[in-house]
Amino acid sequence: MSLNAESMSTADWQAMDAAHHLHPFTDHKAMHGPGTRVITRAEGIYLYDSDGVEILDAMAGLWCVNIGYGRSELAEVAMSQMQDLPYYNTFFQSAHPPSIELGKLLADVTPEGLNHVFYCNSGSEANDTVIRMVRHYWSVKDAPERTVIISRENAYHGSSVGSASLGGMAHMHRQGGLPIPDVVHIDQPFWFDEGFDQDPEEFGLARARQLEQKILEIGPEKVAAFIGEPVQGAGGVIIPPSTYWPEIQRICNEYGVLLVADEVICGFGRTGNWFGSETYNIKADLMPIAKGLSSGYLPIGGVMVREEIADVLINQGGEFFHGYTYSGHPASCAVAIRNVEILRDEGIVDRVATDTGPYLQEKWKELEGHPMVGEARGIGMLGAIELIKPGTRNERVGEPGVTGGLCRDHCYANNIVMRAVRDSMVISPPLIIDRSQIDELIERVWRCLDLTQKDVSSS
Ligand code: PXG
Repeated sequence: MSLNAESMSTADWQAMDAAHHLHPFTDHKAMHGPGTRVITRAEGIYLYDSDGVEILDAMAGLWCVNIGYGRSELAEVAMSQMQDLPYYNTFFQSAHPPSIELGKLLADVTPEGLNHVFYCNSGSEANDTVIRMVRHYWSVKDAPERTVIISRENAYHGSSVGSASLGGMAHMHRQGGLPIPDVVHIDQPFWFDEGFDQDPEEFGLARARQLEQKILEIGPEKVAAFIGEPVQGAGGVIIPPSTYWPEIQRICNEYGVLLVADEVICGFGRTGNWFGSETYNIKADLMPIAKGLSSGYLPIGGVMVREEIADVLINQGGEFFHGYTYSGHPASCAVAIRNVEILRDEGIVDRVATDTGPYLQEKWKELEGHPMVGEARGIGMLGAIELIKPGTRNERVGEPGVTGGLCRDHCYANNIVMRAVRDSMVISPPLIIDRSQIDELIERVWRCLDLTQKDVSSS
C-alpha cells in the first residue's frame, strides 16, 4: 500500500472514502453521516477494524469466505503463480496449467455429468454467460425461438444488466430499464411471508406448479430455461418446502426446459453438501458458481455445463462469441484450486454436514423462544430469523424493513455482522466456525434481539 497506513486515523480513512469512493448498494448520504467502518485485517471468523475492534463475521464477507480468513497458503499460491505467469488469456487456443487443473478438479467435485466449465470473474458474469449460452444452445439445436428464461420474484442472480434481469428484485429493475426482454418471473416459495395459512408442502407444490402454468402460457417451444437458487440467499435465506424442487425438476424434464441451479451461494459446502443441488436432489443442466469457489480470496466465477449440452456446443456450435479478458485468470484459478483442496482435504464440508451444521441449526431453532422471532429456519451454515411483533405469530412491526434496520444497527454496535433483508435477519458464517464460536454467535444474536425488542416496545 502506498499510503502510510499507520499514520491514518479512522476519521482520515472515512473522509478520503467519502471524497472518492462510490460504494455498491449504498445510500451514500445516509452512510457518510456515521462514516464507513474500515476493515483492516481478518482472521478465522473475525474481522478487525481500523480502531482494532474485533467483529464476528456471521456473513463470511458476502456469503463467500467459506474457509475463513487468514489462510496464508492461498496468498502463497497466488504469489507463486504471479511470479511464474501473472496473466495470460484463455482465448484463441491458449490455456495454462491452473485453468486446466481447476477444470478437472471442478468436474470431480461437482455433481455427476457436470464436466465442463466456462470461466468468469463473478456470479453476475456467470449468469450473463448462462443467458447467452442457453439461447445459443437452443439456436444451435434448431430451436432459436426458445429464448424465454423463467426466474422467480425476489431471486438474486447478480447486478449486471442480464443477471439483474434474471433476478426478481423490483427495486433493481426500477433502475436502468430492466428486465431485458424474454425474462419472466413466477412467485417464490417463501412460506412464512406468502403461505403462512397453508400447509407448507401444499404451498411448495403450488408455487412449483406456477412454472408449468407459465410454460404453458408462453408456449413450451419458446421457453429456454428455468433458473433458481437452491436456497434463495440475498432474498432472505428462503428454504423451499421439500415438495418444491422435485416438482420443478419434473416440469423442466417434461417440457424439455433447461434447469439452471444458481450455486453462487449454495455451492462449496454452504448447505452441508458440496452443492445445494445435492441437498435438494436437483439435476442441473447449467450451474453458475462463484463466491465459495475461491472463498473470496480472489475474484473468480464460472458456469458448470452438463455433458450433453457441452457436447452440442463443442461439436455443433462453432464459435461462441463470449468471454472475458480475465476468464480463467491464472492467479484466481491457482487460489481456487488450493481453496477447493482445503475444503475437501480438511473435511470442512463433511464437518458442516455432520457436526457444526446440525449444531448451528439446533441452536438457531432455539431463537424461536425469543418473543421477537416468528420463525428461525436454516440449513447447513445458512440461517434466517423472521422478526415479528411480540405476542403475535407473524405480524410485523411498522413499515417493512424498519425492525430489520433496528436489529442490524444493534448487530453493528455489538460487533456481529448479520444482514437484514427487510425484516428477516440472515447469517452465513464461514464454514470453519466451531461449536464454541456458534455459542458466541447465538449469544450475540440473542442480545441484539433483546435490544430490538426494547426499541420496539418503547416506540
Ligand atoms: N447469484 C447469486 C445466487 C448470488 O447470491 C450472484 C449471483 C452475483 O454474484 P457477484 O459475484 O456478481 O456479486 C450472487 C451475489 C447480499 C449480497 O447483500 C448478495 C450477493 C452479492 C452482494 C450482496 O445479500 N450475491
